[in-house]
Amino acid sequence: MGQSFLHEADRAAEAIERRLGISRREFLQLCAATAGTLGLPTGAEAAIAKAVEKAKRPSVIWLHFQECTGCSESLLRAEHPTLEKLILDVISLDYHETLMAAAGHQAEKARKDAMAANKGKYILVVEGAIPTKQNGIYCKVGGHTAIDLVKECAADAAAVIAIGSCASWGGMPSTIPSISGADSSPTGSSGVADVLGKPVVAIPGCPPNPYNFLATAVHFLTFGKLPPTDKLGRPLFAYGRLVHENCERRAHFDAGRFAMEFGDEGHRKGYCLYKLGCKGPETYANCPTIGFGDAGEGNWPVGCGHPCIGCTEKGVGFSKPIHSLSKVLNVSPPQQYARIVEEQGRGATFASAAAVAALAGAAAGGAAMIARNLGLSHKAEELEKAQNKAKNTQAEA
Ligand code: FSX
Ligand code: SF4
Ligand code: F3S
Repeated sequence: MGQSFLHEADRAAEAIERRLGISRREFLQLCAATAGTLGLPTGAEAAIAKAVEKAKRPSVIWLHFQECTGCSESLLRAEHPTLEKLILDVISLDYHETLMAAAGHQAEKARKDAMAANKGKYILVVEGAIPTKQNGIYCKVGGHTAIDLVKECAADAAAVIAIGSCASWGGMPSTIPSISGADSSPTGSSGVADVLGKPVVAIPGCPPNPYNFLATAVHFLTFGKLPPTDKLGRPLFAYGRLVHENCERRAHFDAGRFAMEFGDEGHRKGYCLYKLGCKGPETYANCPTIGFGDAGEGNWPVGCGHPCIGCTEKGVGFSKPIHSLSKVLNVSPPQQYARIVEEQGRGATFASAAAVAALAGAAAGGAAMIARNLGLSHKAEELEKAQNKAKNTQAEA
C-alpha cells in the first residue's frame, strides 16, 4: 500500500512539474511539509499530492477591508517562489482586488459571476477589519459598505476564512486610542465572525503565516472540509500551542537566563526575551516551528531577537504595551532541559542555576520554580560582570 501511494504521488508530481514548472522533488517536499504542518500521519503527503493534481480547485472570493494588504503580501512575496505558485494552483482566485486586472464595473461583475457560477461552493476569504460605526460608512467598495459586502458574499459561501488579525478580531485597526473616554477604535473595527454573528475559520497574525493559509486550503481540497479549530475559530494544527511551548529560547526561560535590555550580553547570547516583554507565554501560534518566508532558520520574531508582541492573540497584540510583562499561561516545565552550550568557565554557574531550577521545580512545582527563576538573570548578570572584571584585571596585570 505504501508503494502504491508513492507511485500515485510520483504521477501527481509529474503532472505538477508540467503545470507549475517546479521539480517533483520540490513539489513532494512541499506536500510533505504541508502534511507535517497539518499534523497528518505519514502517507498523507500522497493524498495531498493527488488532491492538488486532480481535485477541482475551489473558487476563492477574496475581500479587502481595513488593512495594510500585508496578508496578501505575505502569501505572494514568499522568498521561495514555489509557495505562492502552489497557493495559486491549489485555489482558483476569482476575485482579489489587489491582484486582478479588472477595475470598477468589470471587477464587480467578476465577483458576481464567480459567486453565481460557484454558488454554495466557493470559499470566501476576508482580509482586514470591518468598520461598524455609523452603519459602516468608513469602508466602502463599489458603493457598498464592508458590512453589506461581507454579508452578501458569505451568504452563498461553502466556507469563510478570516485571514490576518484584522479580519480575525479587529487587529491593529481596532486599537483603542489613548484618549480619555475612548472605549473602541474610531471606526468600530471588528472581526468577520462578530459582523456575521457566526463562527468562521480564523488565521490570525499580522501578517499571518502563509503556510497556515496554504495548509488550511490544502485541507479543504484534500478532505472537503476546513480543519478543526479552537473556540476562536483558529485551526488547531497552527494555534493549538503557545509560542512559549516550542520556543528555541525556552530552556533559557526555565533556567532563569534573560536578556535585560536590547544589545546586552544576554540578548547577544540568545537568552530568553521575557523581560523585554515577550508575549510568547500567552500567545497561541506555531511561529517557532514553521518560521516565515522560507529564509532559513531563526526567521521569526523571537528568532531575530525581538520579543513576540502577541500579534495572533486578541487582547494581547496591539492591546498590551510591547514591553509589559506577559502572563505565563502554561507554567509546566519540560520533563528534560535542552542542553545549553556554554562558554568555558561559565558552566558551573549556569549549570548549577539549571540544576537548582530543576530540583526546585521537582520540589516546589513548575509555577513556583518559574517565579523563582524570573529573578535569576540579575544574579547571572552580576556574576558575569564580576567575572569580566576579574579577567580584565588579570589581563592588565
Ligand atoms: Fe496587514 Fe492583513 Fe496585519 Fe491586518 O494582515 S499584516 S494590518 S493582520 O489585515 O494586511
Ligand atoms: Fe521564548 Fe518568549 Fe517564552 Fe522566552 S518568553 S522562551 S523568548 S517565547
Ligand atoms: Fe506574531 Fe508573536 Fe508569531 S508577534 S508572528 S505571534 S512570534
